[in-house]
Amino acid sequence: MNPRYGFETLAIHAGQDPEATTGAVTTPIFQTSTYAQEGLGKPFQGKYEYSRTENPTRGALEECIAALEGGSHGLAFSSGMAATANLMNLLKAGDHMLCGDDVYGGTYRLFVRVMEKFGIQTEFVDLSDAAALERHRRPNTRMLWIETPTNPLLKLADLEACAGFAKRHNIISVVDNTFMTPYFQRPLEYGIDVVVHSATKYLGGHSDVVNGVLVTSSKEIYDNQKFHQNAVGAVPGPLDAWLVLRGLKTLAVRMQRHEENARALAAMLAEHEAVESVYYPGLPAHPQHALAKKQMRGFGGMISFVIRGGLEAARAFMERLRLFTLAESLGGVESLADHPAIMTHASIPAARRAELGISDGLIRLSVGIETQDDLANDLEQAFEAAAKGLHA
Ligand code: P1T
Repeated sequence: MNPRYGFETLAIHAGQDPEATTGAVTTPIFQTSTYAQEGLGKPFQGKYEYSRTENPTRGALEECIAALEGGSHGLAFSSGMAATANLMNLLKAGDHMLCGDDVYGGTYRLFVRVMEKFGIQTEFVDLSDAAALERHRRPNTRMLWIETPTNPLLKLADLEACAGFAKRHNIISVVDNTFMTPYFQRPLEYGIDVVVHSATKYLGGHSDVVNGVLVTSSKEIYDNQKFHQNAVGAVPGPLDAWLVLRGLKTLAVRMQRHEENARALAAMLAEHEAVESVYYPGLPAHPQHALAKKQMRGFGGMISFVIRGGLEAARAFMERLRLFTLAESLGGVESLADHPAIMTHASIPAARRAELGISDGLIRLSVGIETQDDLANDLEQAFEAAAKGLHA
């Protein structure tokens, strides 16, 4: 596939030539665990032996996501966490990892409660101050883990500064690009070594699949990760890979609409009397708005805000939403509302959440692609109903 094709073309065609034996235009779901061998010790086409190792539907997804991120190699996994865990195989006991202080709760849980048992220590630092990295680096620091913008506080890390730091010290840099997708942000172009996604979110886009992917242009990292993908075995089934592949075809148009809706709702929330503060990188008041404009092509569909009145107000508001569904996850066509402290980030200790600003009044919205006015009206009616309910 010509890498100079535009994003939308690559999303629809990369890795997805018509199928060789029938001409099927849509990549088939190769629902098979194994392949007839051409002779003893001769895998089919020198490649297909067993589906944990290779599957053509998964292979198409891997090629497509690599093209979209502008990398040379992609790999797909059974979930975002499986992709994250696979990357831990680049480390060994005694290694030290630097990680942004605001990350998805499951990522925090993996690093603290699982990896520490294997002798890998993680230190959480505020990546909005890239200069702080030098102070936290140790001789055994081997990986820098970045979410930008972060989940749930939408803080940014300077990709160029982080990649420069990592390169100077021979540290592997990883960006979890779940929130922005390659449509809005392509970290490899800034010198980042690996991009990882929960493809459960925008890449799949329809809240119907759990999946993870990673992309790199380093042959060394790819070989390590490909080996561990097969050795550890957290691969997606062909149907799941196919669902993500189908989702990717419309990623560009969905991201445009997610963003359009989110910009309007963020502006509305910023003016609302029931709202204490809004976190959205597209707002000029966001402390890193300039950096967002520099390294992102758009600001995405995720908004967090603090409602006045703490937990009681948050509960009243969230339980009165009609169109926004009270649910974990994000990135689907439908709008969702999440309470990080009780839901997605509950595995972060309360004291730590308080330090970070994940307060009981914090609400995270995944803005879907429904009619914008309907979404705005839903928020407004929930604010009004909650205020009445609270003061009744
Ligand atoms: O759920 P899974 O596909 O395993 O992906 C984990 C993951 C990794 N990285 C980020 C930035 C994420 O947001 C997630 C999953 N997040 C949610 C389920 C959530 O509601 O935030």
